[in-house]
Amino acid sequence: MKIYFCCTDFKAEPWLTALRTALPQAEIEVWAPGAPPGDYAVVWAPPQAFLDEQPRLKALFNLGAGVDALTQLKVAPATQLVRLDDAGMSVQMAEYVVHALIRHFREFALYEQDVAQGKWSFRRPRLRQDFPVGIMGLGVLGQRVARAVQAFEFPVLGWSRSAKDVPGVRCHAGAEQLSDFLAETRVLVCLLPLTAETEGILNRQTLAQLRPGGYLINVARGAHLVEEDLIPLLDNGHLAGATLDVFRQEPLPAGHPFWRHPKIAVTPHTAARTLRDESVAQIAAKITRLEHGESIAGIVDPMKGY
Ligand code: NDP
Ligand code: OXD
Repeated sequence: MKIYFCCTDFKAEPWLTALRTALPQAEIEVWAPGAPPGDYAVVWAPPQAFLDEQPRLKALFNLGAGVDALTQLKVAPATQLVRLDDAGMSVQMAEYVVHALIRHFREFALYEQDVAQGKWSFRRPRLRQDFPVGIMGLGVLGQRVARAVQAFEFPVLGWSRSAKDVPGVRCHAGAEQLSDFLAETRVLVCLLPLTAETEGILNRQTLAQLRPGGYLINVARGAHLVEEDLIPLLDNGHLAGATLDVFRQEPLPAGHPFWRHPKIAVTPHTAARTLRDESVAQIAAKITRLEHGESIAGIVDPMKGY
């Protein structure tokens, strides 16, 4: 069995070592143009030339949960796209979102400013029932985040494509229930995949439907947000702030207004990192199952795009 590694932004050597240890029977190499046909590939944002040269791959294992970089490419119909299914990301995502939520709710940024000026001052406690948290995307990551937010006793709402029944979450589904979901939400968390349907979903019209003093946490993809719509809503006070981990252009360009806006907290696409050991274990187990003709989780539906 031949497996190619074709990942921009990843250092190949440690991945090759881990993959070879997990799949000792396989021949595992970094792909180079002109290489012979392979059976599987481990990829992150591969070039189209790789896919054009490798039309007989049985599956492409994406080194991330979001497959938007792959769905933009032309992939042979017989090749299945497989995304990472948690692999240690959901607990990181829960940490990130809970941190952003509590930092905002408890006004810790303002306390830090006071303390920096030597001020010992208190703010009035706020009520968590006034801060319902709405999670867009109730998949692997969204449901883990919902559990973490529930542990701090915030009201939790969710929105997904298909109807869901998640304990303790007021679930909404489909375009027809989006407005009700937004109108009840104060802290909006985006955990949607980036598809033709979800691109630009965080815009002037949708964000304006949040409860006054709304707060945005975008941890999905930069292209979910219409970036130029955010700042007017922050400046006119409808939104109290935003924590953004993802951007239309990454790295966020120097001079972009998000860097310096006082109500925006920026992180460099780090909310949930791909973990090597967990990812390799998951990919190796899935390849073994596929080789035995068994089903696996995390196969991307080409019609839905995620
Ligand atoms: P899943 O595929 O498990 O979940 C996606 C969820 O979004 C599902 O609940 C799905 O609904 C819902 N959804 C998709 N399309 C629509 C739509 N048009 N309308 C309403 N709901 C929709 O994905 P994950 O939870 O694993 O990951 C989510 C995203 O998080 C990734 O695609 C990636 O972009 C991002 N991510 C970001 C990271 C970071 O570090 N910032 C790290 C990892 C991931 P349904 O359940 O009905 O199918
Ligand atoms: C992912 C990511 O999709 O890192 O896994 O953003």
